[in-house]
Amino acid sequence: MQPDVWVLYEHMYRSRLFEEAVSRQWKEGRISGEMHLSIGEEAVVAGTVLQLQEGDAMALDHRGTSPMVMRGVDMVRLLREFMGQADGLCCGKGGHMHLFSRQHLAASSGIVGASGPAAAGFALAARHLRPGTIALAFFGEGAMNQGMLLEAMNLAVVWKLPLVFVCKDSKWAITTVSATVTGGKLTKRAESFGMPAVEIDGTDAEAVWYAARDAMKRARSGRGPSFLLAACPHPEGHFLGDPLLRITRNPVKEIKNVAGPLVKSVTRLKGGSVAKRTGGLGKVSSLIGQTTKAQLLRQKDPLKILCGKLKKDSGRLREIEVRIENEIQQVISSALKAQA
Ligand SMILES: Cc1ncc(C[n+]2csc(CCOP(=O)(O)OP(=O)(O)O)c2C)c(N)n1
Repeated sequence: MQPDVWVLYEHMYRSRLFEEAVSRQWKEGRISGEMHLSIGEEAVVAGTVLQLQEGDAMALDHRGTSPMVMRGVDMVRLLREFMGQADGLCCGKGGHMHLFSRQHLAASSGIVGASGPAAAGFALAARHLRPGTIALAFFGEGAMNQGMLLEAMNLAVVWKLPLVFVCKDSKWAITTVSATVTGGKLTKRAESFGMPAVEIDGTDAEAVWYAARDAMKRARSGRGPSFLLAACPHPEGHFLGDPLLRITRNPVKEIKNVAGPLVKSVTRLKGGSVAKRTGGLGKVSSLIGQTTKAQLLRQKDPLKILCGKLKKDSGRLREIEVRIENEIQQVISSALKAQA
């Protein structure tokens, strides 16, 4: 079996446009609180979720929008949920981090690492209630240091659960560079539990698709879980309005806002030793430097990469894009109309 690149692109484009529209709604104040987008993760999501079958389940992290959209969850109800409205997917009680769809056997959680146990539960239920079906677990590399995820991996192997663990490696967990808090290689860590682990380029939808195909085949045939490690960027930082990103994008304007409090933190009489406080300042400037570097390196856009491969049939490409653009416009106007 081979992936249909046009289908992959269509779903990735829809997800991207929907999240860009969500971003605009957030900036205009119609969505409150934090907003974590899955922009940058589309190839990982498309390569895995689009191979799910009827009765398969997925346990998601705080970036659940793209998997929900690609699994076919109604986008108007999703956006209404983000807006905290009673006609949202979860009656406006969950927000973008706590999404649930019984029909799609899909659940997300803002508790880092929680998708591991949830997916193990889905997979155990699959074995008993829906033989031949599987579960997917999505999480970031930061979650790989959470005990509950590692415990779930252990049991999944021991019980040979039909499960695929998908680790989306952005190299950052909020303001922590993951390499500074993570020992060893994550694929080796997963292998040490006794499951196969594959490292793939998470911006290459086809590469993800092939790796996921093999992992899902293994799970469906009762041979147990697998681990996929897929590097992918978060061009919008940890969440919308990410302060580190704001500084790197607009240093002159933003430094003005933070310089005062930073200088005050070093010069005030009370507090820790001056050495400790200047050390803290050094840490902040180092983080700004690393964010700038990461931004410069994060030029790989999964959507652009796939689009580049499809450009030879520009007519077909444009037809898909125009159709999706109209669809998203409809979604946004329906969601806002319900607001009025
Ligand atoms: C158990 C738990 N600890 C801490 C947090 C706060 N928190 C939210 S997102 C996040 C970083 C997660 O990093 P990663 O798993 O790599 O996912 P990413 O945000 O990079 O996609 C943290 C620490 C949380 N939500 N849950």
